[in-house]
Amino acid sequence: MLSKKMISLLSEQVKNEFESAYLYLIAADYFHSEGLPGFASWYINHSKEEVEHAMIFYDYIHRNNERVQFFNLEPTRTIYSSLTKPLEDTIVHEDFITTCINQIYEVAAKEKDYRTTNFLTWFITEQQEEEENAHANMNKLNLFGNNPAGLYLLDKEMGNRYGKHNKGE
Ligand code: OFO
Repeated sequence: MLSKKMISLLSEQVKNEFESAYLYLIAADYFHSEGLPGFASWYINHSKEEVEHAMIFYDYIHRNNERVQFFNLEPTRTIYSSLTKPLEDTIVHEDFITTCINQIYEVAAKEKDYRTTNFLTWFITEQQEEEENAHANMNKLNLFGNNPAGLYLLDKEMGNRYGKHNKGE
């Protein structure tokens, strides 16, 4: 059984994950326009992964015989003009998502809702990975992005990563 507060928090996370998907689609669109299909592909796959995250929360609410509350999406409508900005935004956004997951976990623990704390464990691990990937991408772009050959190779690497693992690593 989920408390009213928990249903609301989990539903809000459905919204947050869809906003993540939208933000990463904006990044993919920008990288496509810059002629960097590898970065674009990484962001498209990341966007799809965020929709999967949203649906995991959706399913969890329904498996507990409750209904999802729907909120208005507030997606960022950034117009990018530099290669580093989408990657910086990704770091900031993943930090935000980590904070959201931690806050839901705290409420679940306070309510002794151990089913939900257990459910959230996967997301806590996932956020570690999401943050690591976001920082690794930024570091690599800073190291190699100013050199055309380096950027070309990095774009190729970005294009292959999801292809192999479908996990962005
Ligand atoms: Fe859903 O992990 Fe990123 O936002």
